[in-house]
Amino acid sequence: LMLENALRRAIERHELVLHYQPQVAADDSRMVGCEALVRWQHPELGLLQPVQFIGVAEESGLILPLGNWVLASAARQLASWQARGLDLLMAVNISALQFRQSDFVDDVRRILADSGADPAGLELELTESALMQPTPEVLARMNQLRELGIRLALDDFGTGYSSLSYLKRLPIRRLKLDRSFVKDVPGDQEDVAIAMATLSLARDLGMDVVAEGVETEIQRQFLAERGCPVMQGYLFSRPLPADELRRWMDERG
Ligand code: G
Ligand code: G
Ligand code: MN
Ligand code: NA
Repeated sequence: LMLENALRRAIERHELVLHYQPQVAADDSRMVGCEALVRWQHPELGLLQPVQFIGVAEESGLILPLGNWVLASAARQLASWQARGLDLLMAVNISALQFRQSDFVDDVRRILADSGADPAGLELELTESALMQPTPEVLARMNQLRELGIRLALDDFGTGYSSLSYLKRLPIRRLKLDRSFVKDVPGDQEDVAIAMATLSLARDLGMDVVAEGVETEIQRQFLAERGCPVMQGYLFSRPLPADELRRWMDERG
């Protein structure tokens, strides 16, 4: 409860910050977008990671105001890139609870309008658990989001319960291959099989793939040779505050 109250105050006092992890094209390593990841700049405890507060946020419902703050901040950053002529995707994590709110689409529409961002640059990362029951309502909501002009991605792909039969019916543009399957390629034959199956499934369904957690040149080369178009991981950059990301982008030209 102490953490919950502190987090409630933190949202009001603007102690949350976004870090951005670059996503790069496999062929020439140019930056194509980034994932926004929330942190809490605690006045006494320092920078807290999501693992330290997202659980409490989910249980208390604070993930709803937190999630709206994240969306608004990410949309503003996206709008500022677009104003500078940068064609980058901004990926934002959406919790299952957030996605299930009946006014979620209205919130997204309003936040986008307030930011002035072109919706084509925004990607919402949904988890398999948010979509576990692909009811007509879930499908309708996804279609409404797509009609706003934004993109949908399936996060942590392979760790949940996606059935392949409904995957083809959902308006999903991208699968994010979970880093647990990237970690041991090319050495682990089972992870290699899962990574390759994901790439081939995505290709057949007309979806993109992002491989998460790419840490080594060997992983990068292996995945690139097998047609993985986009990668994210410490090999390229850890998640960075906005000013450091700006420098990272400038240094790469
Ligand atoms: O940022 P890390 O680097 O530690 O993120 C850990 C996890 O926290 C991510 O995998 C993601 O699931 C979750 N997370 C990070 N930022 C957000 C956010 O803005 N909203 C939600 N719902 N989850 C987030
Ligand atoms: O939303 P999601 O679970 O996909 O968030 C990505 C998480 O993965 C964040 O916690 C981020 O800090 C972490 N991450 C990003 N790149 C790497 C990496 O190369 N290796 C590891 N171990 N973790 C990473
Ligand atoms: Mn994610
Ligand atoms: Na993920």
